[in-house]
Parts: sequence; C-alpha cells; structure tokens
Amino acid sequence: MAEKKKAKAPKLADPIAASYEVSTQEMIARAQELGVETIFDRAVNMKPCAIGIQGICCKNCAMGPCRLPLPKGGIEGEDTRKGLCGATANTIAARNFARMVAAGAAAHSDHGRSVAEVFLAAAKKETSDYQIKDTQKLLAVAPHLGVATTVEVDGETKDRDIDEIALEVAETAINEWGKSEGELLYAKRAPAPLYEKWKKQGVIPRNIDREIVEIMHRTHMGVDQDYKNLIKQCTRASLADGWGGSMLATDLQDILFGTPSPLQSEANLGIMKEDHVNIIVHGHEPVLSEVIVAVAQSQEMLDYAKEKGAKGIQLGGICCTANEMLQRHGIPTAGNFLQQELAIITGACEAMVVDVQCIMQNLANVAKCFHTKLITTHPIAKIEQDNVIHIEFNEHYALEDAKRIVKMAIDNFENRKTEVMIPQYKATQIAGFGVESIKYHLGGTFRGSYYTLNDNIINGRIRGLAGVVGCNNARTRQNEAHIKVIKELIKNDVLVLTTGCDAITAAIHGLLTPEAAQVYAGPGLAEVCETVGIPPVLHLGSCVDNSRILLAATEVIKAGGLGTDLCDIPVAGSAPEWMSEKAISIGQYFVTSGVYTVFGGYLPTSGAPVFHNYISKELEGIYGGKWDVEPDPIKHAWLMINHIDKKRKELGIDKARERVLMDMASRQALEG
Ligand code: NFS
Repeated sequence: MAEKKKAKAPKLADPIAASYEVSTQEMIARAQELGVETIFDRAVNMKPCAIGIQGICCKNCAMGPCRLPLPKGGIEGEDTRKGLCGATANTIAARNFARMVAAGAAAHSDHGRSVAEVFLAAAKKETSDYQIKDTQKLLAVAPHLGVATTVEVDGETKDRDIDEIALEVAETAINEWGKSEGELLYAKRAPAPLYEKWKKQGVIPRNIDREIVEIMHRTHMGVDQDYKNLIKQCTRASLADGWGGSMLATDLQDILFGTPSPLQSEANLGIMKEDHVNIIVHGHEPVLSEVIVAVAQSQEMLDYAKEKGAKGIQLGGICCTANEMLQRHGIPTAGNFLQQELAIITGACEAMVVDVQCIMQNLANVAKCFHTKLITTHPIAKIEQDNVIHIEFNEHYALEDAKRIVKMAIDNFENRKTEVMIPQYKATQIAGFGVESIKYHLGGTFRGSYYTLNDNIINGRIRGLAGVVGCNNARTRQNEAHIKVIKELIKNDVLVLTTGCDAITAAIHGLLTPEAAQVYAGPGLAEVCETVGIPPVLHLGSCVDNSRILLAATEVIKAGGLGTDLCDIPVAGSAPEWMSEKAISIGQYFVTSGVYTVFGGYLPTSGAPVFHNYISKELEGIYGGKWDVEPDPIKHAWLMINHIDKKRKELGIDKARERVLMDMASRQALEG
C-alpha cells in the first residue's frame, strides 16, 4: 500500500500583513503562541475559488455545477460560453448576484420583522420588559405609515391616545412584510422624482417578503434568463430592504429603545478589563442585548459580581449589536467583524452572547480553548458544536433570559484558565448621530434644519458627502482600505457618514472625535467641524441604519439648493472591505436610489463583462447611480471625489469651492 502523504503543517498568518491595526496584530500573534487558529491563518491556507469570485459558477440545479471561466485575455467576438441548459455567463452572474441581494435583504428585513414583533407585543402590553421609549419618534413615524396622530372630535382636532397610535403603527408595520395589495408605504419617503423613477420602472416593492421570494423563484433553473430583468427584481428587493425592512428596523428600534443622540464612548479590545466580568454581545438584533445592558448594570448583578471576586461587569459589543448598544447606551465597542475570535483569545471573556448574522462558527472552536461560555440566543441561529449553550430568547421572558445569561457569565469569572492578555489599545469615540441629530448639530439650537449643511456644501467648505460602510474581509489587510479611503475623503473636505463595521474601524483608528478634524480633515471640513463641534466622520449606527443615510440625503434635498433628487447631490457610497451578502443588497439600493457606489476587493461580476457593464455603466442612465469596483483605497476615494466634483459642476457650485480654496490660500499668504 502506498504510504499516505504527510499532511503539511498549516501556514500561519503574518500578523502585520493581516491587519493594519496594532491590537489585532498583537492578538493574532497571541493566538499563534497559544496554538489557537483564527480566520487570519485560514485565509493564508485556503485561497478563494478563482471561478466563484468572477460570479460564473452555477449550482442552481443538479446538472452542474457549471463553471464558465473567462478565457485568459478576455473574449474576442461572440461569447459562446454556456452551461448545460444554455445559461449564459450573464444569466449565471446575474442570478448569483440576485441571490446575494435576496439573502442580504432577507437578513436585514427579518431583523426588522423581529423588532416589529417585539414592538407589537409592547404595544399590546403583552410584555412588561419593553415599553415605548420615544413617543416623539413614534409621532414622527406614524404619518409615513398612514397612521393619524390626531382625531377630530366635535369639530375640534385632538391628539390621539399614544397607546392607540403605537398599536396601529405596530400592526401597519408588520403588515409591510406580507400585505397582499398596495405598495411599500415608505417608498413615498424618497424625493418625489426618485419615487416617480421607480414607479416608471415598475420596481416599487409590493411587500418585503414577496420581493425576496420572487428572486428565489426567478433564479430557479429555467425561469428568468435576462440579466436586465433579473437586475430589475434585484432593485425591487433591495429597495424593500433599504426603504423597507432596514428602515422599519431603525424606526421601530428608535421608538422602542430611544433615538440615538451623540454620546462619548470607547472602542477596541482594550475596553475589556482584567478584573471585571467581561460580557461580549455580538450579532445584530438589539432586542435581547437591550435587556442585557439593563440587567448587567443592575445593583443586584453588580453585587453578585463583587461577591464572586470581580470589580464589576464590563459589557462590550462586536459587529452591529455593538453599534446598537453603543448608539443608545454608550456601551463600548470591543471590535469589528474580524476581531470576534480575538475577544475570546484575550482569556478574559466570560461570555459571548450571539444573536444573528456575521457570527463565525469558529467561535465555538476558539471558545473551547478558553473558559468562555458561547451562548446562542436566537431560534434561527444555533451552532452545532457541543460546547455552545443555547438560551432561547423570548420577548415575553426577556428579563429572565437576560438575568440567566449575566449570572452565568459572573459564575464563570472564577474559571479563567489561560493567562489573560488584553491588548492595551482603545480610542475615544463620539457616536449616536442620526437624521435628527445632524439637523440639530448643523442647524443651530433655535431652528433645527439642514440649511447649514447645505450652505456649507454650496459654499464649498464641505465638498460633498460620502457614505462609507460595510464589513472587514479576511482576504485583505484588516482595516487598511477603510482607513485609507476615509482619510483621503476627509482630507479632501468630504464629510463621511459611516455605519456597520466601517464605523467600528473608524472609531478604533481615532477618526470619530471632533479633534480628528484638525489632524486629518481638509481646511473647509475642519472649519465646519470645529465650528459645530462634530467629528469629520459621523457614526450613524448599524448596517440597518444605512436607512439613516438615505433619509439624511433626503433631508438635504428638502432643505433646497442641491437639486431635486438624490442623484443630484454631491454624494458617493463606498464599502472598502465588503464581504457579506447584505453589502450587495445595500449597494444595490444605494445605486438605485441614485448614489454612485464603489466597492473594494472585487465584485462577483467580472466573469460576465456584459452584465458587469450593465450595472457599472448603464444603470446610471436609469436610476442616476451605478456600481464601481476599485481595490486600491486611494484610487477608490478619488473615484468618489471625482464623482462629487462632477455633481458640483452639474449643480453649478464648482466655482464656489475654488473660491474657498483661494480664500484659504490668501489667508495663508497673509499669515506668512
Ligand atoms: Ni454589516 Fe453588521 Fe460588519 Fe458586515 Fe457584518 S456586522 S450588518 S455585514 S461584517 S458591516
């Protein structure tokens, strides 16, 4: 018998090459020292599939997978590539793309649905663990759902009972997922010309679930075989996400848990404390973590922690649960997507409590090497490894569930087995911005409005706006593209709005403080930031809160002077290190809301050049926005800046900026 080949020892990641950020570098080295494998090591041992990344592998039926690699040097003449059924590269790439949109829209929207269900339970007063916290926001949101806030009694207009409004809002909102008639109510929140554009194209969502289901139908073997028609459905489903599921998630969370307003906190693994019980909440839905925050801060639990020898309880967040807890409670952020394993490797994580999305299965393997209790809480997101504990969250017993979890973490404090190593890095951050707070900060105390923001865009101090969002991706050096893109933008006077893991990254690298403007921003932006006391990068929350970016841009239109549609504004979108399907859904609704959007890394469309050309060029003629892809961060930022300048020119405000620059130069000449 032939002797079996000895398996090669897996390679280890070079910490410096794997991350741009020092605490991550230290923790990768620490993991290797302890013999604990992380995603960074796996990334150097397993390469991505060369055909898959081009988007041209079809596995939608059992005759495949059919793979249609692009010949080296591209295609000359007719593209004759086809799968067994005859599916072209365009069809295959568009179907794969559509399924990513469906999954992304489903993830955001199902999150929204969970919140809506808790909201309904609260409105019906079936649970005492949740109450309506922000009645102002409730009253602001109600009209968009067609719910009246006043009532006529004997010819007099009177305020309606708040509980009644809440119940009607809850019922109407839940209906948006599955109603059998009509169209998505929030579509009308978009500027009128954009709404009309969607109407003309026939892409206004009917209800949220239906558009996602229809993508699955259309991409089944032998259904939609026209990439343009497939993209039309991508648009409909992605709009159902951005202007539907995500926007409802944001609104209902704000009403239930409070609308964020700017607050100070900290970010990075250094927020964990050796002498405290450390509980990390990770995932996306804030419904359980909201209660965990309350329980962990209760005197009863603090006393219990002290009894067990800890100085207190330190909560920290990873991924978008982090953003939710940060923006409403100032809970510090432990890290972004690629730091989740590292939080456990500190040896100081008593419990990691996860809900849904962006949770790596390897957390279970890492937790096994330490004392950490890895707790899943959501019925749709369990982990197969037997060291994982499942405590299913139920909104009717939320407080009990949260108490059980926090107590379990405290009890685990004495079980630490490895020497604790918490990297001593953390940065101050100001977070909690939103449509409302931008209005307040940039509009003055007496009359909140977007006029000041618009004025500063028109006079050129602010060159334009950029939404920089999205994940980390272990295929690129963690954080590098995020930070280089943002720094190049703000250096050139572009005010950055950020969410998701990009926001966490910006926080870790110290860009979310007003002082950062003096160090990194161009003179115009720095002046505005200094005058109103804001950072040059505004943290708008989690990824569902990209809806805040859409609504902030809509407010810019309403305030006047910068066109009538979102595609008129000097604004661009970016996801420098994207990896999740949610990012593709976000990209698609940004683009079809009129925003030029650049992705880093690659797009799974390159193997079908005609289809790629359609989304990266032709879509602009329909919706005013288009896709682009650029891995080099500086070039990436300049694609955005050039687009912003093009829009300034179209608005006739390009000269104003030249004047501002001249002012600066003459001022410097005077000073000199
Ligand atoms: Ni957004 Fe939030 Fe992070 Fe990416 Fe994942 S956490 S929803 S998907 S990885 S930004």
